[in-house]
Amino acid sequence: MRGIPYVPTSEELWNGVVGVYFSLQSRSPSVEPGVDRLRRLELRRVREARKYLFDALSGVAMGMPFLDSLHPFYRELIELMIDRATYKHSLAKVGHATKAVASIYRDAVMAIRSATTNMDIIKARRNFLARVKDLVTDLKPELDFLKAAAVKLEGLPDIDPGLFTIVVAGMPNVGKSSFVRCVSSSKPKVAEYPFTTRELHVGHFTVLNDVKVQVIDTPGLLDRPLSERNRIELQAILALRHLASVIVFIIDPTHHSGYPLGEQVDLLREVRSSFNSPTIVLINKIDIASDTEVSAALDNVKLIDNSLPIFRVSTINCGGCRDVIDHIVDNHVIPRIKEALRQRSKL
Ligand SMILES: Nc1nc2c(ncn2[C@@H]2O[C@H](COP(=O)(O)OP(=O)(O)O)[C@@H](O)[C@H]2O)c(=O)[nH]1
Ligand SMILES: [Mg+2]
Repeated sequence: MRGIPYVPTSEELWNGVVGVYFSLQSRSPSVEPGVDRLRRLELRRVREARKYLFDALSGVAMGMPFLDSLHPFYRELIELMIDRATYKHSLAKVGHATKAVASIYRDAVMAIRSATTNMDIIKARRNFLARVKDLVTDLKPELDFLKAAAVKLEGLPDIDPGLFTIVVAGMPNVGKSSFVRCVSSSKPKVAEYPFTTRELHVGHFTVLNDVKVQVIDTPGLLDRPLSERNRIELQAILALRHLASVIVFIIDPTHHSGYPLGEQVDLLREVRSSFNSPTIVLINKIDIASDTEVSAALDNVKLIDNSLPIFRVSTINCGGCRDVIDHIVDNHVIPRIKEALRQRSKL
């Protein structure tokens, strides 16, 4: 996931404040009486220290994603990794601290302005720094939590949930990667998927001049029975249902993939019942499949649902893939654009 802000530790913040504070020195030649000179210096120092702290804290409070406004795909993945209540509490506390900084600063400015001796000014400085130190020390558990959370968020796959998305499923070796390669306009990118050693392979292509479509291959995820998954893996897979505008399910009717037709069809049934997205079935490897193998696959798929769109393809040379994309564009991409336009004109 992109755009996750840097989260400083409590110690870093404190060191930062002290660094900013004491790096500032008097600029004016010393014609002023000592107390005014020191007053001006300290006012600059508290102002800069306040600015540093405010920027650092509000960068975290405003920069970390708000769970409620995230796309459900990301929200579900995040809630698998971090505790929602602690996350919200931590962000709220850091946000609140930015207000406390303002008040500590105001008090310091008042004390420095009304000071009559150097000693009073130094006391005001000590008081300011002590309060800042208490504040950042008090934030330690929250900053530690948010720092760990930021690392996890950065590790989330970098995909655009706003794009029309084709999720590719099917048993291993049926031709999923080949399909994604056939339809992608550039080499698919690999994104790490949390909690598993799995990856998402994300390709893109453009239709209708400038509509970007995303195609995601899920090696090791949507390629074996969901019943074999542990809870976390299952939820990570199911988060994909928020992304999938359509599912392309690939079947290898030959014995080459090593998975019997029956198992492949069982997986198709499972994927259909777990995902609400429209499914399109590809019977692949027709360059080597016999007529009997192809008809057996067709019959089995039709038994599941007679109305499923089925395409015969050969992803090894991309044969038939164009028809699949045309079908998706005509039946799913264009209607979605029309619907979006309709929604917009209602506003
Ligand atoms: N004969 C033939 N082999 C294919 C076809 N599509 C894929 N393959 C082969 O099947 C194997 C698995 O393909 P791959 O795309 O990696 O499948 P995945 O595991 O589902 O991603 C590879 O050796 C491909 O060359 C096809 O249309 N015809
Ligand atoms: Mg593959």
